[in-house]
Amino acid sequence: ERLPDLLKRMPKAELHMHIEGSLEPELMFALTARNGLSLPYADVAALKRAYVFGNLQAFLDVYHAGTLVLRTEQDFYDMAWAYLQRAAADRVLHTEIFFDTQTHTGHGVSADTVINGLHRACVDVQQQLGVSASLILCFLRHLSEEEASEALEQAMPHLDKLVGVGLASSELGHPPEKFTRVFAKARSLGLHLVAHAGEEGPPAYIWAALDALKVERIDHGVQAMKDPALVARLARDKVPLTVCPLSNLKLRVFPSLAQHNLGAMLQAGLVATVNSDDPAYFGGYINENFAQTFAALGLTAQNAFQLASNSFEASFIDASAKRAYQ
Ligand code: ES4
Ligand code: ZN
Repeated sequence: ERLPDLLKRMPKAELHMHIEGSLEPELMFALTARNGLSLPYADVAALKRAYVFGNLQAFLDVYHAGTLVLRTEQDFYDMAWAYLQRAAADRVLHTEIFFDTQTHTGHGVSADTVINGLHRACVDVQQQLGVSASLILCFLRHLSEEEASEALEQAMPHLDKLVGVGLASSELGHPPEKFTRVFAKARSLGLHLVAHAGEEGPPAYIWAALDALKVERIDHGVQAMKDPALVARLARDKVPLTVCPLSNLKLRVFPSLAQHNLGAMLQAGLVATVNSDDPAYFGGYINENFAQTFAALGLTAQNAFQLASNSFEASFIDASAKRAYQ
């Protein structure tokens, strides 16, 4: 079998995808009209021309503008449903979806509206397509820990709809330690813990995510390769890293995919996975990330099996279901 076909048809889990980053321009325009709003772009083509980013912050500004069209529970359902259909087509059997409430409560949409809409799509996709989907609430690190705690409070009535908490948004200048208490609180509630670290930020932020926040996975983590002691720690403890190659390319973390360090991470024995991050903005869903990265780095079928196996191993599905996937 050809490697590109193997990559497409192999069962996989996706562990790093922000649902607001799956909002395609076409749906963004449809929701704009449905909600009687307007967008500062004439059409889909004009919007897509704005999708050129110099760094993470430049992306986050455009991404935030896109979230303004999300107003009703049905909007969140429709956005999640569209992503889940795409994921199923890419042979994603299980997905752990990042979302945040602070973006939306910041412009007058309640946490209940967000969570109920996303959760209903997760329930429906399990019933209709057999895909399992769970939700991870991300705190926005450019805001205060107190605001993160408020977001966790507002999510308390929905704890049964969440599998964990994460940490997203502007990394530089916002080290993980800032959120030590709210992560401890989430842990005491039985939630799993993850954090973005080492996307643009230094290895010290990855150490802090592990030691201060006590996270179980690192999102991105590509900067870890600059610190041999950290690589040894991540390998020893089998800490999964949710790598997003096309995101790293589009946000200029690496100048080209050929210079991405995913191959080196696998070589170093790290539990790396491949994910799409913000597929509507970064040029592709998970299979596109696999296809382009494998072509650029000359990765092998053995690497493909390792990455697929890692994705289930690193997931928060329970141990018995995990064995069934392996
Ligand atoms: C994000 Cl690529 C990235 N990094 C941090 N936070 C984010 N939120 C959405 N995409
Ligand atoms: Zn991300």
